[in-house]
This record gives sequence, structure tokens and C-alpha cells, in this order.
Amino acid sequence: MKRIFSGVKPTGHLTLGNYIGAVRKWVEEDQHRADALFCVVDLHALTVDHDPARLRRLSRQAASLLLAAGLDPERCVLFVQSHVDEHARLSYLLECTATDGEMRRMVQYKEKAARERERGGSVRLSLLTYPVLMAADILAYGTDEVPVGDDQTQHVELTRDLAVRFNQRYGHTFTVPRATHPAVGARVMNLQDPSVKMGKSDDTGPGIVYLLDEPDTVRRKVMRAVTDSGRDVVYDREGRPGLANLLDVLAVSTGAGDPAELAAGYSSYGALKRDVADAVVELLRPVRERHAELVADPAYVDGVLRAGAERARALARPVVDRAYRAVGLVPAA
Ligand code: AQP
Repeated sequence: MKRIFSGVKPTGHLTLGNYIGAVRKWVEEDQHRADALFCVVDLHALTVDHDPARLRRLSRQAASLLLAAGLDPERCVLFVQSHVDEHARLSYLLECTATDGEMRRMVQYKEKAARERERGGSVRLSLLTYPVLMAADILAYGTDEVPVGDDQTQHVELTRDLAVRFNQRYGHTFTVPRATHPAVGARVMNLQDPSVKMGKSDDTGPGIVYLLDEPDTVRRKVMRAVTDSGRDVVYDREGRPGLANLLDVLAVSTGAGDPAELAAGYSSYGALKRDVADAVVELLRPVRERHAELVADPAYVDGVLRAGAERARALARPVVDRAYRAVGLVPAA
């Protein structure tokens, strides 16, 4: 059976982008067809300025939302990254495999470092090395597939390069994984600025639909989405990105398939936006309702995470021990 690994960073509240680009596929496909692990990657949230109490809250909330969205602890392993030491252990060996030039070429690093500098802050070293820790997350489990949104493709490519290089230097140790993406919606764009992805750590609130937004808030955000000055409804990702984004969201939310075909059914932006708003509200409703139940039962969520960490540790330890031996480190007696 294939091994799948993916994760979500608790840097903000989960968004519609996270759901459509990643989580929904984990729930509906991945956990049923593979030996799947899903992780709240909390160590990655330390790469930018953060508030400890908020991080704790967001990590718990992310785990509850993944369960609310339909991850089933009987079918997959759900855990928190910092509960499994093997991630950090392996990350160091991979830092000794990667080069600094390789890290500085990462697009997300360049964008986020520029953002930090614009805010007058300093760039944490971990922001540069974050893709190495992500490679460790993936390689520690002998992962075959990494289901992610488009924005993570370059990091998964780096993970592949590091696995191949390590294997060539020290003998076969790691499975070389590949990224998988949903057919539509691999990159949901910000509703106020369709040139950037809907990212949970961005500050442009009205352009981001959060999974826990009330229906009225969802409707308001969708109705105010930036489109363009045209009048006809056509699907053109390059020329009409705002409109294309709404059509993508409608296609995945309703399961209607081809966004270009959907466009043909509309003659006004207003009608399209109303249908998008209705579809997103209905898509998120069961997640919000189940999340409210889980908030009332924190012991259940903690129990799932405890059991998940135990299972994850048992899978990762032999792989990471093998890597330690392969590079020539003396095993502890
Ligand atoms: N807008 C998106 N469209 C499609 N997929 C997306 N993902 C994220 N945003 C979109 C996918 O969701 C998974 C978890 O994402 P993450 O937690 O690693 O990153 P994020 O939501 O992008 O979080 P941040 O903190 O807001 O990160 P940045 O600052 O990078 O934008 C991933 O599979 C991701 O591809």
C-alpha cells in the first residue's frame, strides 16, 4: 500500500484554500486509498514572528478542524509534528545534505523574507531551512506521495533532490516521494487580490474565507470579491484571474466539474457570486458544525493526537535510525 504524508501549518486559521487545495482530497480520497499520515506542523510556525499562546490555540484548532473535515483516526494517523522528535533529528542530517544556494532559491523563502524585511523585522534562520524540515517530515515516513496545493511543489521537488543525493552518497535509505494535486483548485486565490494565493498568514482579511467564518461573513466576502471590468462570464485564468478563481471555487464546491463549462451558464457576475457564496456556505457548513461538537470534547482530540504521535513515532524511528547509521554516526549502545 502507498504511504502518504501531508501537513498543515498552524500559522493562522485554516482557509478555504487549505480545504480545497489539500484537506478535502485527504478526507475524500487519500485516507481511503493509502496508508496516510497527516500532521499539524507546528515547528514550521516558529519560522516567523509568533505568539506562543496563539500558536497553542491554533495548533489545537487545526487538529480539530482536520477531524471536523472528516479525517478518521481509524483510517489515518493524525498527529502534531513537535510530538515526534524524529522530524528534528532527521532535519539536521538533511541540512548536512542540502546547500545554502539551494535554500536561497526557494520562492517562498524569498517572498516571506522580503515580507519580514518590509515589516522591519529580521529573518529567522529557520525560515531559510524550513524546506529541509519539511523534507524530513516527508522522508521520515518512507512517503510515496505528498498531496499538497500548487504552492508546495518546489518544496517537494527539493525533498526529492535531497532523498536522491542522500541515497547516492550513503546507500539507499529514503523512498523518493512525489507531489500530487487536486484536479481543480490546487491554487485558490485571494478574493481581493487574485494575483496572490489565499494564504492563512496574510493580513488581507476580506480576501480570505476561513473555514470557521459564519455564513453571512462568507457571503459578504464572496459578493465583494474583485473581478474585473468585463461583463461577460468566461473562464480565462490569465486574462480574468478573479473570475476564473470564482469559477474554480464553484466547480469544486458543487462537484460540477469543468469551470469553463460552468461559465457558459452565467450572464452576470452577480448571479455567479451568489451561487459561489451559496456553494461555499454549504461546503463549509458540516465542517463548522462538527468543529463545534469537537470543541466541546477536547479530551477526545487530545486522545487522537496522543495515539497518532505514538503510531507516527513507531514508523519514523527505524527510518531515521537507519539514516543516522548510514552517515557514519555511532549507534547508542
Ligand atoms: N490558496 C491555496 N490554494 C490551494 N491550496 C492551498 N494550500 C494553502 N493555501 C492554498 C495548501 O494547504 C496545505 C496546507 O497549507 P500550509 O498550512 O502549509 O500553508 P498555508 O495555508 O499557505 O499557510 P500560510 O501560513 O499562509 O503559508 P504561506 O505564508 O505560505 O501562505 C498545503 O498543501 C498547501 O499547499
